[in-house]
Amino acid sequence: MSLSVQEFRQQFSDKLMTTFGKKVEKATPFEAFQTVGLILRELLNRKWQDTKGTYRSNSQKQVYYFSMEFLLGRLMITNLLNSGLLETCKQGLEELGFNLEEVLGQEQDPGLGNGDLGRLAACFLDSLASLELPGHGCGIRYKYGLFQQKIVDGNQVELPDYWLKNEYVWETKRLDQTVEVHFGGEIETVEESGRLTFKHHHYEKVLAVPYDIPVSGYQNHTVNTLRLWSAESTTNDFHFYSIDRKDYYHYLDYKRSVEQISEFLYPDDSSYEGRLLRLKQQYFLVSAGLQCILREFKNSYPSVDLLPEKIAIQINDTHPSLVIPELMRLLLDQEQLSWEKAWELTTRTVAYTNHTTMSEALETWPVDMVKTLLPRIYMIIHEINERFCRHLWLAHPTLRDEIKHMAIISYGQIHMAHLAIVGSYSVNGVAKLHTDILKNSVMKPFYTVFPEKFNNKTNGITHRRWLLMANPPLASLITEAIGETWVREPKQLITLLKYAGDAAFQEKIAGVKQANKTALAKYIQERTGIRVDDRSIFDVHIKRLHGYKRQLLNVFHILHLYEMIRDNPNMDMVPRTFIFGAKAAPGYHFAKKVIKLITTTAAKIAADPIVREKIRVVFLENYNVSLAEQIIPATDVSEQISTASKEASGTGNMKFMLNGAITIGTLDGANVEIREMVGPDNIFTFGLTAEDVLAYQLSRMYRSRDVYNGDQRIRRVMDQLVNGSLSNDDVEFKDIYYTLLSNNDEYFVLKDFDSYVEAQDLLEQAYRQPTEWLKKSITNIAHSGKFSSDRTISEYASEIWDIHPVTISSTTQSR
Ligand code: NBG
Repeated sequence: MSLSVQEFRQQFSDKLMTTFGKKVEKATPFEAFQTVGLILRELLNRKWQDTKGTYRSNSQKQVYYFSMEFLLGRLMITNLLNSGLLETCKQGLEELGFNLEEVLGQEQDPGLGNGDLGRLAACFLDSLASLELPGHGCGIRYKYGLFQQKIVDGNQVELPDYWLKNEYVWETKRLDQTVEVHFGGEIETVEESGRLTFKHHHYEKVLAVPYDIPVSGYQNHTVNTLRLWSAESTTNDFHFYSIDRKDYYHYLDYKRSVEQISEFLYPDDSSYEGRLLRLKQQYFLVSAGLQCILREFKNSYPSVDLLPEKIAIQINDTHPSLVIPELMRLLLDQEQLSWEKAWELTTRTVAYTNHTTMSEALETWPVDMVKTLLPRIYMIIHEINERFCRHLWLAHPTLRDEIKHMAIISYGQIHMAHLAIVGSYSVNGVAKLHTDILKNSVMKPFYTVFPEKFNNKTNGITHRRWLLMANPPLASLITEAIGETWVREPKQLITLLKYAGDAAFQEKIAGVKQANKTALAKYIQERTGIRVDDRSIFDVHIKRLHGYKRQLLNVFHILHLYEMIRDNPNMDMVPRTFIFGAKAAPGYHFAKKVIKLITTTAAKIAADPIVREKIRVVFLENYNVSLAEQIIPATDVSEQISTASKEASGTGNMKFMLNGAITIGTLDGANVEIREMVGPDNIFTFGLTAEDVLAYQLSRMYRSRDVYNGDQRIRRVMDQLVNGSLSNDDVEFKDIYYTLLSNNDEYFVLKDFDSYVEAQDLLEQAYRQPTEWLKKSITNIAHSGKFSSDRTISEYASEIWDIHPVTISSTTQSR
């Protein structure tokens, strides 16, 4: 699609007038944003129609990615770039008196996800569309996204994120596609002409209304769909005007209970509160999504037998694993298939991605809860479990002792990961190490029974958002050096290797990094009032706050440096700015204390005229996708220091590498593969290996107190937590202290401290050699092509989904 600047300006003024009744001179930046959004929507709508038409007519297989989270980030920039209109729009807006940056900044960043898992889903949608693959997202339109974080007196305070307060320009409500979802009630089993049928009575009826968001591909004609479901009440069953008005009040109660379902995203990615509501959300998503898929499917195909040939359903972690019993329900009760046939179709359609091995994050639901909320679904899960356990007993006699650990229902709980493995044809981990841990330890008996199901798909990120959009100067530099094919084929970045040692190129890379750092320093000053030295090392730790991600280890290193500088004010060191961004789950006390420790350390250093010359600590509040886009291009050092074996993959590590930062990290998740790619000289690894950690966990031989007693540096750091030097309130950090000593330091912070400090020393020495450092930086960029989600999605497409690119034929005049 091409549009001249002149045409753009004309469309802009017309649209502004018809939408807001305003002339250009009077428009606010927000109105300008909406107006550009509407122009783009029209262009996208045509392609969207074409895409749907082509998919319908060519009958190719499509994939649906079910996820409770999609962390999209802002979409205007993506849509501009994808439709090739970025420059036109920039110039047009300027001529009309607007600034592109300011207009783009008006967009809400929809926080419909917690962290990596939700962001991964968004990267996948981008890659699907950019690779012309027929694949769609299916999620929930939460009215409130992940909370907004404020730091008050050094503590995290959570505020609601009402991201829909302004109309969301990208969504379209599709009332005609509404479906009903039923909760509660009872099941009556009746025999009808020799077949058992199941009648559902007295259930609560919830309307699921879809809102569709177009997902455009990079400079192609594909526009796939992200369908987000919203829960609404129905008025049909109530007689508001009855004499005693009873129904009216019942209706109000009912309406509240229904609307709650899509009200909030759960702000926790490892354990869940408000469980009943969470379970309702999960069923709401899968039931609405599946009914809609099946309805469309039946309009196109003569028999549901073709389902696995035409549709793949990928479930993002176990959160949507009720897809399995729900698909069974639809095939059994609605389509009247036999159990065997329904099971065959289901297990050939559903594939499952596991994202964690941490036991507290492996979901279970109490039997009673599921029985009451989803009576028919419970019956089906029960039957799946019976059949599976019988199969184990008969076909795997050696595993008979394991059955109680493998059962889907045991000890009054339903184990969703077990259900997901048994009911799907593919089970994948998200990095090599993670998949190996699944196979050899956490899910070992399942691997013995279903070896063919297990496979690895190392995560990836869209290099278009994380380089092309987030860091345009670096992107141009790369294009200048190697041409622009890397944008479509990120593997081509490897050709940058020949410039790794090239002085002129290095100088340009250094210039871009420096300019990004200066910009970030300015941003930090505007946001926090803190002035940081933009010539210092920018050392960044941004991700959710969690014990296993070990922000605490980073703080301990900082407190250690603090002591060293106090001991020797003339200590020769490269000044460093430690930048943190992290949200803690509201109920996660320890994580919130770590935030308080970071902010307290920051304040203490800022108040110390000697120490602050060398180190600075900044905590940037409300970390989200847009903030990440600001920080990552300006980063020198990427902190990826989780306890080995705990971080399934990580994707932040990949974004930093792509932007030329050097990783300091443990041999965990995808760090292992990053190291494999760049070689040990271009990454700083340290600490226990996953094997060590697992061995310690089995042998219980780790004693954190011994480490504490044996290392004077650790004692000094730890003592600061409780001796009043950080806080007048001497209980403030006691919990951290005791977690490490009395509770034996579950995440091996003390154990890894020594090797972390050593790795940090080596890193600093390397930084002192600019030529060598820049070479490392360029080497990292060059190898980052492997971590593009285009590669990941191509693997899913060919190895799990069996879907193929479709060229969209244009039926409109948009080309
Ligand atoms: C997270 C892992 C990350 C991984 C993302 C995406 C959950 C349950 N898991 O390491 O902790 O990068 O999933 O795969 O959110």
